[in-house]
Amino acid sequence: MIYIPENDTIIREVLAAYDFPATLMGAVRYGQGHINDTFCIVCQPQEGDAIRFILQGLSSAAFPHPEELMENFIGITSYLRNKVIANGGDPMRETLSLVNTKDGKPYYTDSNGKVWRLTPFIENTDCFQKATPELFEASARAFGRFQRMLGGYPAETLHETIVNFHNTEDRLAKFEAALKADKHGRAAEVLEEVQFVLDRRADCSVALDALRSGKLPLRVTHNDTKLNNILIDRDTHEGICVIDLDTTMPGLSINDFGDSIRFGANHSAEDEKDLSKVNFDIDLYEVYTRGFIEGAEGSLTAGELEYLPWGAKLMTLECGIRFLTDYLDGDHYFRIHYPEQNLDRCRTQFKLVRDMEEQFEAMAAVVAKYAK
Ligand code: ADP
Ligand code: GN1
Ligand code: MG
Repeated sequence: MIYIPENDTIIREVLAAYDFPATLMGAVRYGQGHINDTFCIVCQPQEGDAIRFILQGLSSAAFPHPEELMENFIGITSYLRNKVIANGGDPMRETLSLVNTKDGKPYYTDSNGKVWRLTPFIENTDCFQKATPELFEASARAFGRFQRMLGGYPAETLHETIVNFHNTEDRLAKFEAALKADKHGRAAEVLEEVQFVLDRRADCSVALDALRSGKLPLRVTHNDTKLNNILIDRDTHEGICVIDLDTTMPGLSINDFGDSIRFGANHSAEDEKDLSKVNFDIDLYEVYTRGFIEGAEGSLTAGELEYLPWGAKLMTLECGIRFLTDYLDGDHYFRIHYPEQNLDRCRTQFKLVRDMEEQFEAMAAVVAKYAK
């Protein structure tokens, strides 16, 4: 069996907890997520194609109660499974599913206490880091549909896997605490970014005020609607399966809309150093808006439609604040591949926020065009 050297002992321990349907060939690090440890596991039967699985070790920095997270995962995927079957779809492709351990458990806890889960690899799909208009619209329909499909889910049974996840006021407070502590002496080099946040303190309350006043309803939402959290069918080019369900919990629909816009409505990487290449693309915003409203099939309220542009701006601002906070804290949360990556990520987000501020009226006009 071929292994990548990192984590070799632990990966062997985890794999030994499972029965595989064919000879294990290897485990390689997979995907571009910032949070979990994701590996692709390859098994080769004597005849025919390899059988692949995705093995994920849950980040303990992000998820303090992994067993609660797995309870959510099982509840949500079982619920979606029934919905997909009722719609005549294929539950093995249209939602994630778990492979049990040899002793019948839905996940494995390793000797260091880290929780691992194994899911069948959903084949004949692609996962994209950058959008074309067609696939961005397909992802919008799929995320809108995901939210609608979970409309009847008993929200009170879901654990809050990360408390205050999209509480932008709390994100601001955590940023201010990290700035004050300045544990790594980095504050002096980010004065411009710090000022950018301080100038937008009032904005951090806009969506929460709307929730508190009843203008926005609490729903079951995904909360991490990046383009690379959706698998696109290679034949139909439709968003076939929404993945990365770790933060699916009660939240705001405008945040699901907004997080997709943050990541996808531009043509640059999240950590692009050359900010002249980082531009908010209102045409991509428009196709996503159209797809999301279509996928939601009339389930969005007038208040939600009104606040969609705010969702885009706030998710982008909040994400920039989170990257900056992690940079000040010493990069414990988001996986980095070079020292200043979180700062680069923060800067792209703030550039996009500026662009959105300049085009805010146009963004509202786009929503009005598709809202009925
Ligand atoms: P993270 O929380 O770290 O982002 P994800 O659950 O999003 O972890 O998984 C990381 C990547 O692994 C995804 O972007 C996707 O490319 C791939 N992936 C995850 N689950 C599957 C699956 N069941 N089938 C195919 N690819 C998958
Ligand atoms: C993380 O897990 P991943 O890479 O899909 C993060 C999101 C951020 C995103 C920024 C659980 O998403 O909230 O928006 O990075 N997920 C968690 O790219 O914190
Ligand atoms: Mg992901």
